[in-house]
Amino acid sequence: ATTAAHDHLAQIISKSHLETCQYLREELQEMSCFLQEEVEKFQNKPQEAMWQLCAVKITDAIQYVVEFAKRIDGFMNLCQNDQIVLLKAGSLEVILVRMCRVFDPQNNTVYFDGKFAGPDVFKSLGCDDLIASVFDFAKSMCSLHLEEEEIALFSASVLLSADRSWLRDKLQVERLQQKTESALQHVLQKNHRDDGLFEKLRTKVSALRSLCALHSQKLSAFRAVYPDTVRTLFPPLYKELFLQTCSTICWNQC
Ligand code: 4D8
Repeated sequence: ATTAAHDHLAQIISKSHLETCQYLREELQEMSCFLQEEVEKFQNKPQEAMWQLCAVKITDAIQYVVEFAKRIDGFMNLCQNDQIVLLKAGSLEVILVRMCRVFDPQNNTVYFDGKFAGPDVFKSLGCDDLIASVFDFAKSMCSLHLEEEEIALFSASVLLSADRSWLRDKLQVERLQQKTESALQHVLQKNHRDDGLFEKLRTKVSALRSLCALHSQKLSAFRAVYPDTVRTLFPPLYKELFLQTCSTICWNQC
């Protein structure tokens, strides 16, 4: 494709990203960290209450990712099955990519529920290993110093992964992913990032997959102990995405 085609796609995807990522990086610069007494409030929450809070936050963030997907050229032309397959497999991955925008590597904190939170805030979830891995991932994403346009195109290419199971038209997804990736490479060249960054991003893709697999494992284990909390208090969209159920009802509400 031509330079003009790459620029055009990069522009559309960047615009969609900026319009759907909730916060501008600059806006968060003035935000403070949770005080010790606030941290303790989170730590003293019952495990179920903290899980519910996190499930709600993740679901909110996912709704913005769905909006982002809808605005990507070609996504809405995929059949509904393939749109759902891509969102089911990729929305948490995109959230974890977006997390690096609101992560402060200096003091290892992330913007959560109104302030910057360290890993200790999430203690009552009982998932210290998952939290530590997510924070490590955010830190290493930050060390790549990606620009907003690069984050946008990388998010889109993660979402448009053609190797997801249950896709009906792999070829069509592959074409979209290839276009997005070559636009990303074009942007990296333009930004003088020919330092192997594209290859580094590839290794991030496999890290994302293990993080999401770990999250699903934790959720299944939690549900085994607290089935009623999950059934009655967790957002339907969260369950639809991360538990093996089959209904498209809540997708039609997105
Ligand atoms: O823009 O939507 O406000 C994380 C969640 C981010 C998980 C959210 C979270 C984000 C993952 C809450 C719990 C990343 C932003 C806020 C909420 C992504 C952890 C921290 C969004 C970017 C930062 C800021 C726990 C938003 C990983 C997950 C584990 C469970 C056991 C449920």
